[in-house]
Parts: sequence; C-alpha cells; structure tokens
Amino acid sequence: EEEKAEFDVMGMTCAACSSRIEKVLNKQPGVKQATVNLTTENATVEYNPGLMNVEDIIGRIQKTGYDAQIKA
Ligand code: 9UX
Repeated sequence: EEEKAEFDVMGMTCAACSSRIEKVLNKQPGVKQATVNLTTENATVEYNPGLMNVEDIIGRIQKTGYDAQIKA
C-alpha cells in the first residue's frame, strides 16, 4: 500500500537542484516515485508507509541541502 504526500521545497535555484532531490528520494527503498518541480517548488512523493514517513522524507531533503515542509 502506498501513501502520497506533497511538499513545499525551499532553496532550489536551478534545474540541477530539483533533479538532485528527485534522485536522492528515488534511491530510498521506501519511495515508489518522487517528482520535484523547480518552478512550483513542489515535491510529490509516493512512498511505502511501512518503510518511511513524512519526517524521513523531509530529513532526506534537508540532508541534501534544501528545506521542505508538508503541504497543508
Ligand atoms: Mo547549481 Mo542548484 O549549484 O543548487 S545545483 S544552483
């Protein structure tokens, strides 16, 4: 079973930023599909809640050098 969450991503200034975050997230075993949009600063992440949660996803984005928050 998958969950889907949307995040506001802060600190991206070029297309390499968004693809870097996308790659990091898509490498996580708990992530089924992550897409990051530079222009809208949106990240959509489909993940397995048995393997990771929203805080883990935010933590991975922060470790990559950006910040994120879950969309209300
Ligand atoms: Mo280029 Mo985006 O250094 O951080 S990848 S601005």
